[in-house]
Amino acid sequence: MKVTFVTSNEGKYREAKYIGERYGIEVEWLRKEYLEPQGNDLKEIAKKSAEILAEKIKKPFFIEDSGLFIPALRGFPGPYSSFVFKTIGNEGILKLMDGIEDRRAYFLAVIAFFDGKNVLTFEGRVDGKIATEIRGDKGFGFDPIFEYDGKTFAEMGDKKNEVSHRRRALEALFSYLNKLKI
Ligand code: ITT
Repeated sequence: MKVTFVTSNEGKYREAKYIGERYGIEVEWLRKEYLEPQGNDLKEIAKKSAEILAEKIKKPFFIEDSGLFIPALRGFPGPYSSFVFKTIGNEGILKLMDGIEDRRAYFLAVIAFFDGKNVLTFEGRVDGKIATEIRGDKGFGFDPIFEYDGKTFAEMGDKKNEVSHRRRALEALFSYLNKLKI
């Protein structure tokens, strides 16, 4: 089975393709930047974005909205992760966390899948913490500062794809798609 992933982020696409192979699903990349409605809720943003895109893309596809949430910063950058990464980046987050003891953080991913008629959502979360320095050169985005089990995602390589928020959300989508096939 083939399914189209609409995203402008190559890192996201590469991971989805890799994970899809484990589920016998071919992920096709539609490289496209789309306007995301503003909001505080990833699920709402993902759902609305997919509904808007569905007016143009007539075939089934999915998008994924993800973000890094830091409780000590009251959930920042959360739904603004993309903008925050492009502006202050990993160095900026480390500066904001300077002197803060509670370094807990989590990534959330919400997938919105348009099946040709309706939009369905699937979610994944992974808990970790903000490292004290940038470590590792694999992955993308906040990977070099997100620590899971003693290693940053950027130090884990493909192992990240076994535990990540994206893996969990995609697992839910791909299991759903595989069940439909029967
Ligand atoms: P699309 O909307 O086109 O898919 P984007 O990069 O703008 O691409 P988001 O709006 O979902 O994606 O923003 C999520 C940001 O959070 C993204 O830019 C990354 O910097 C970060 N992020 C999400 N998942 C991540 C991961 O697995 N590892 C590191 N950073 C991640």
